[in-house]
Amino acid sequence: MIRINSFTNKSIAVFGLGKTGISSSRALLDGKANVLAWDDSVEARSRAKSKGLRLTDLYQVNWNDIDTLLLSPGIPDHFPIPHPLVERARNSGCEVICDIELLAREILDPKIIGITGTNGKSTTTALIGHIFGENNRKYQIGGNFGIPALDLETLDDSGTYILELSSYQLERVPSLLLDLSILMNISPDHLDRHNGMEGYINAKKNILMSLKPDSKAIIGMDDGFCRGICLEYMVKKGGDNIIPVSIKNRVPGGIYVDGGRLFDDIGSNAKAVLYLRDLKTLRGAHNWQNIAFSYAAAKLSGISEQDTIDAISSFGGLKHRQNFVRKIGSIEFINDSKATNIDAASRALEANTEIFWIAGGRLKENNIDSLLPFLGKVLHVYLIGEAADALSKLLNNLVPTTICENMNDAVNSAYIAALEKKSATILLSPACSSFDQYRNFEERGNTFCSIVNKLEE
Ligand code: UMA
Repeated sequence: MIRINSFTNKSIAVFGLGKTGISSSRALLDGKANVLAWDDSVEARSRAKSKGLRLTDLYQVNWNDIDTLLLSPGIPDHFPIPHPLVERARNSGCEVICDIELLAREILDPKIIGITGTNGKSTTTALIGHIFGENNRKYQIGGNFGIPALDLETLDDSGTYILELSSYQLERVPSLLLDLSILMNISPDHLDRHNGMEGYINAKKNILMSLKPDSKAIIGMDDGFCRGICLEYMVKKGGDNIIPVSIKNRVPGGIYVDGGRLFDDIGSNAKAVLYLRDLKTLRGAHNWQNIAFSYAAAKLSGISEQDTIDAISSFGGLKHRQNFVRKIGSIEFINDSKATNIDAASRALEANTEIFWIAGGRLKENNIDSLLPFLGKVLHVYLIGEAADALSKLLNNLVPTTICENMNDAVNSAYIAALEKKSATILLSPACSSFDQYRNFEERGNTFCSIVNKLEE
């Protein structure tokens, strides 16, 4: 845990007592802050109490006595509608921050790498961490990744915090100064929370606004949103500290993929450094993008080409992200429960063949354009959850669909159908959030795996 000293003997409201709130409260209490902790949910409050936190009803406090509100990332402060408590706090002139901001104010010497993007940021965060670890660097990985930033260990000045940053967090980090900013890709996500695409893009832009002067930004060139941000940044600050990354085109001075090979064109002449099709745990073009960003980050951190390649080759992959679960005969089962939006699911379809696809949950958007190029590989779709009807209508006439009662029904139906084929992939890649039926994508993925592991051969 990182002790927060900037609030010693001062009051700070902590609203939301999930992972972020609990971790922040502890770090603040360790630094002798007066923590006023609250959550709307009775269950969350009693969980917090059982962990030793003292609660203060934030609906009863005088906000004029409080200067800072540490707000959990999942609680809206502007859109779709601001939470009433946040409105009260703002009206009294209270600053609204998140745990990453506390870390930024506390940590001066160790380096901080910030990684954002709509898809792939967790794998890239983990892969960069793995490369650092394999090369005996002191590092910690966390943030939106699932390990709250203040739960990380304190590092000395030779260490590096590798932080996955969400659009929610990036809106509440006014003092964050990054030694390396990574903006991977942008496609529509969390639009209700950011009041549309422009708001979402603006939140993501903060990864560049938070860059230390003279530090580098690694930016993806494969979508128009990121290219637009890059151009805007170059107009303001010049292009010297930008490293472009692409898996679609050659990008001079950057890292790119061409013909299944990773090319390094930073500094000297472009050369192929890695044959990507050989990597078993990082399959598919989306993973090539993760590798390209991780390679660039390692290079800018002074890790040699060969040491980086060796570390990439020994990376085991992340659970719930196109993870191989089991093979029965010639049927492979893949758990990609982390694919919570259409774009993420399209990447899984791209990477697989002969697919019996399980999708559904809570739909975030209606535009299925990114799926269209890959639907020819889908033999049948099994739809679950709140979005089943809507997805069935969207996919109508494009691919055969069946609406299933639940995950168990979907897996079993897909399995029976797949048995008729010489080879098949049963892929859970929901394209939706999990919150209609599960606590989170991990629970959904674990449910899928446990059903698959019980199937009889
Ligand atoms: N709450 C209220 N009132 C409300 C709404 C929520 O009191 O009106 C309370 C809930 O009762 C709950 C707490 O707020 O107790 C939940 O806060 P939270 O949703 O911010 O969840 P945390 O457990 O703190 O997890 C957050 C991130 N969650 C979100 O951004 C939604 C986690 O990212 C992150 O791993 C964690 O902090 C540690 O940094 C998850 C996520 O889904 C993986 N992120 C989104 C994404 O990746 O797309 C952005």
